[in-house]
Amino acid sequence: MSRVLVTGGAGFIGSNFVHHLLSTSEHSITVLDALTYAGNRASLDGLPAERFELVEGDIRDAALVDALVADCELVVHFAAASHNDNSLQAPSPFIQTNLVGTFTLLEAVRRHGRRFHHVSTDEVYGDLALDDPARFTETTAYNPSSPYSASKAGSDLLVRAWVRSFGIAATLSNCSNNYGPRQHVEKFIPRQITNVICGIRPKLYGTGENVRDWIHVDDHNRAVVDIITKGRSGHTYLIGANGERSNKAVLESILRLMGEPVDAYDHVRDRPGHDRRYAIDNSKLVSELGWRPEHRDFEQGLAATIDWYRHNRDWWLPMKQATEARYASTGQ
Ligand code: NAD
Ligand code: TDX
Repeated sequence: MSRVLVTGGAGFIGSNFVHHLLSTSEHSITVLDALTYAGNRASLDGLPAERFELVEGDIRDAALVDALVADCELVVHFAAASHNDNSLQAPSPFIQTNLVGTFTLLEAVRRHGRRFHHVSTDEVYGDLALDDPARFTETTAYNPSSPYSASKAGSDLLVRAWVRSFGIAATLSNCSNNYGPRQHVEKFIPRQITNVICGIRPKLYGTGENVRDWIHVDDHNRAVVDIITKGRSGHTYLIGANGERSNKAVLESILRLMGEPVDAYDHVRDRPGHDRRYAIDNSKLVSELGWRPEHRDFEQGLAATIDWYRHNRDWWLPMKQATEARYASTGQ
């Protein structure tokens, strides 16, 4: 069976993708990951050694990327600098990895004629008003707000240009907010769960009215597999599971599920330029590829995620202190 190159496979979504693909197919996988603060070797524990290898390296390393792309049939590109708050403090890694890194991969894909799938975000479309019935579709105009989302928007446009100008075989997906196991504790849901476990009061930015459209990471990854196997080259597919919730509502659910009073949190400084609402219209993915989410009960998925963090302290505790120190320096 063929070899798949997964960039960013030691991160949150990429590692869940690697576990999923190895357990549901005969493919072999090479992960290329720089193991930045966001990458974790432990997320790839327990995989079959004869079908899996981890290469520690940077997607901007053209020689390394060329050799790895030559050796695979398909590249699934998850690697990115991924956290909005960090992009507001230090944008450089976002430009380097998300733009230069994606460019480096595209050039290797072009040279070797390989199939490419680009994993991106709904944040490239900017935000929606809280009371707007509209949702993002594949034809919504790009309007990113943060250095992170602008760099992802730029990377999407590079992929589209390489399809149009050089004829590479590539698909793109733009997904809404993911939750589930192995997500870094800098992100909203794991931050609050691990705060409660550590006896730190959870932190809500601003009023907490901002809305995110939550999807379980396994549903995202099943959609990526559908797009790789059945999607049309050159096409973009939006991935979302109709999971709109305000941050305040999500935090109250976490507190309730963890047996805490639902108002046991602090309001902290808002994120500059904070996008108000994301919402995905998934009609194309559903009607064209027959995808359906399996995790339809958010509270159940959240309870399972809380359990995962309760039972995997060794995985997240080493990064918790540094993460909270970073937040403390910005008053968040
Ligand atoms: P993550 O931060 O958990 O993981 C990113 C991985 O990329 C890490 O393992 C890191 O070590 C690696 N990496 C970073 N820079 C690298 C470089 N220069 N070379 C090689 N590896 C490098 O991110 P995530 O949440 O798993 O997101 C994965 C992808 O999905 C990203 O492209 C992101 O934009 C996209 N996405 C994320 C979400 C979400 O809710 N988390 C939603 C939609 C789309
Ligand atoms: O402590 C917090 N308190 C809080 O209120 C944190 C960390 C976040 N928030 C808010 C900000 C957002 O409105 O919660 C919401 C979610 O925040 P993040 O987890 O930082 O996610 P977001 O900025 O929405 O982006 C995420 O989804 C889209 C991922 O990090 C991106 O990689 C992805 O592209």
